[in-house]
Amino acid sequence: MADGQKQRVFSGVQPTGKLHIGNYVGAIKQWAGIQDQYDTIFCVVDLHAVTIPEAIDPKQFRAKILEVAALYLACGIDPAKSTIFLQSHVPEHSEMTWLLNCLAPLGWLYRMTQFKSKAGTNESVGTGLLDYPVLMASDILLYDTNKVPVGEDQKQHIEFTRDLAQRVNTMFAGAKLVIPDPMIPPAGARVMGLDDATAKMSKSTAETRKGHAIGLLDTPAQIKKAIMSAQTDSENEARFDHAGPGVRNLLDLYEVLSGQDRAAIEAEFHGQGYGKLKKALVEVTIAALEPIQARYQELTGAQDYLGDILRQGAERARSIAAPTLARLRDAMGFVAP
Ligand code: AQP
Repeated sequence: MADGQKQRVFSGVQPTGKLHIGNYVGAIKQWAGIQDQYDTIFCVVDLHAVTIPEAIDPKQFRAKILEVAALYLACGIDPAKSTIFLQSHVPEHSEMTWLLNCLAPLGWLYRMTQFKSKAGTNESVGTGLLDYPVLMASDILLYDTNKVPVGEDQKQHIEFTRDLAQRVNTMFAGAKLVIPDPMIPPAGARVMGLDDATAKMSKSTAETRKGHAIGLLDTPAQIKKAIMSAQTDSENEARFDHAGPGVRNLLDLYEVLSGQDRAAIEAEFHGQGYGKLKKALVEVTIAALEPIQARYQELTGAQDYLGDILRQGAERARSIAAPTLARLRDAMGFVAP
């Protein structure tokens, strides 16, 4: 067990674009709420972000990495309670990935739905995209993680991590990899695109489609525009179990951001026309993002502070990751350096 009696939690976000409200309610907001209860480690998974190399602009990439790190802090991740670091600052992630690559069956990787949807029919897709789940398994297993808070979309990758850890433990008993459990938030686990509620809200889609997402750093005017033009239908149905996908998405977001229960929400909005729900959602969204944006602005003037946090985070991360990697190396029969 990590840190005395506390179980350990590990999670991360890729710096692949502007963080959106789905990343917040499905991930970072949950993280901030569990820092006292668990030994929490939060990483900016920059190595994952290069799995689609066509999307990398080196200058922008560097800025995005630091933006995500600053947003962790702005959203309430407290460096006095949590370890915050950049994945590429801890080389153990890459070495662990090589070892696990050699132990992970290729067939398991081809079955991953995220790979299938991101690769599409593109013949020049990079090996890293296929290998993404192994890097993610390495991230999690290096820290003897007990719980991984993720949105619904990442559940298959946690299953993969569990299966791989069990396989490694069976092949090399001394590895003693800890089998992690997913921690899926009760609400906001899968926020859908505002312009198309059949696909999840995603950073990379938001780069090319206006009106797809609400960015955490969007202005009130941008937030209003995105929500007021969100896809709905021609009904008046604002009950959670009966609403169409677009309206259900708005209801789910309202539930998680307002903190109201479903009965109260349905009583307020059912049969009212969707304009009322949208306006109320604009208000709660702006109110939720205001303090985050204010804190973010403060941090943009404190790059040295952010650099120190990331350096200290990487140091602590390495102090946990290195012994786990050494344990696997030893179990596999490598000679200790
Ligand atoms: N739409 C979503 N609803 C709820 N949770 C979500 N997450 C992502 N999208 C939603 C959660 O945010 C965390 C970080 O995700 P990630 O950056 O590792 O990768 P992702 O899931 O692929 O996120 P995106 O935004 O869709 O990015 P791109 O476009 O780069 O693929 C995870 O915990 C995820 O579950």
